[in-house]
Amino acid sequence: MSKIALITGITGQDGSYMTEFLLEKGYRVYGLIRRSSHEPTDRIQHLLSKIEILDGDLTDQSSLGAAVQTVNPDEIYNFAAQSFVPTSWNQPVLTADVTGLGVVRLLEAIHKYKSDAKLYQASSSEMFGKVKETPQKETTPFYPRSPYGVAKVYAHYITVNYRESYNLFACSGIAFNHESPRRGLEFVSRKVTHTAAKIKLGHTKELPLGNLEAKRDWGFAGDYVEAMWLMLQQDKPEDFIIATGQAHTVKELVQIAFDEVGLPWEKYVRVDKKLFRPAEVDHLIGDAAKAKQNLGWQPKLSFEEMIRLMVHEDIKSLSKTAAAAPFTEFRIR
Ligand code: NAP
Ligand code: F7E
Repeated sequence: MSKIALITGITGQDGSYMTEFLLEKGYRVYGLIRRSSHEPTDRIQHLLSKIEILDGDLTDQSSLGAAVQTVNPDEIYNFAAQSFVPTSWNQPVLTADVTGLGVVRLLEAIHKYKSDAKLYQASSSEMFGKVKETPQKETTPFYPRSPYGVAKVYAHYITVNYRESYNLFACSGIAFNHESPRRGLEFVSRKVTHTAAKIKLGHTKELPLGNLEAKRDWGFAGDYVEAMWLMLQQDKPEDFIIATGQAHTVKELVQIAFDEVGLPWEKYVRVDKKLFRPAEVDHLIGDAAKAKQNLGWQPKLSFEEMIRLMVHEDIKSLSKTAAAAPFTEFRIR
């Protein structure tokens, strides 16, 4: 019999890769989508005929209860969140509600209606913030630097607490930044690859950026969903770091993207102080030794290969539209 998975945040980057991964493995996949005035399914358009969609929202307890009851899932992947760090300073209460409290609502629904379902909670390296140890491991203390990071720490500990209180099979993957051609345009990797592609095609002349010295451990989303799935196939629920173990600056990211389009980056990049954050996370690098040893997991695509692939895909999709819509950096913080 096919296993059944419920994915929240199925319209997002990770939701789309996880859906493909689980369909490949023969799962029946259900996705929770919140109500929108427009069609939010561009990332899963090619999968819609193979999955079932439910209406629900992480801020609404009754819709989560109904989803868990209706689907009766073996596994639940909770990707839904307000996930953009700068927005969390503009909308701190919404971020706490969705990214933080949304998780306890989901745990309550699982505890009540399907207590043997396995839960993957999307924890984040942003919880380490102003880091206490380098590289960061499962045991490194948290020091979040944004309302988003604080909400994820709550989500992380409430997941641990429900596991310990009610014996739920609930795990957190503490995932470091992961990107892909499906990454939202506001995140720095995609902003850079998409704008470099637009400059190459003559659609724009400039790339405004914030802190070029920030360092991140960037991996490929398509590789990371495998580690998330493996966590739920273990005998006991545990938390794992998911990372590559290599960090790069935003400047290095820019250099690779502009090298791919054959243009000098210094001519196009403009540092804009408005894009700096009220509190920055300077340097994140993860130690995924536990995932490598216990899950047998390894990231496959390198940082450089991924950035070049993203530029390539952006050029391909932009070339299809005669005049690309201008991308405006409207999210100041
Ligand atoms: P994403 O592309 O921003 O996707 C977020 C998803 O959450 C979207 O499907 C969005 O729906 C949904 N959502 C937002 N608010 C919701 C609500 N109130 N109720 C129900 N659904 C809601 O994020 P991602 O990059 O795939 O990341 C997946 C998860 O991993 C997130 O929890 C993120 O915080 C976490 N994470 C990401 C990274 C990373 O580097 N990507 C690293 C660590 C942790 P709409 O399409 O309607 O907006
Ligand atoms: O920023 C710097 C910025 O927005 C990365 C989310 O998926 O990963 C992501 O959070 C770095 C920061 O990702 C711009 O200051 C410079 O230091 O791509 P980002 P993030 O904030 O690290 C974690 C793990 C998550 O959990 C989150 O959900 O790049 N940076 N200039 C810029 N960043 C943006 N967005 N735009 C710029 O113009």
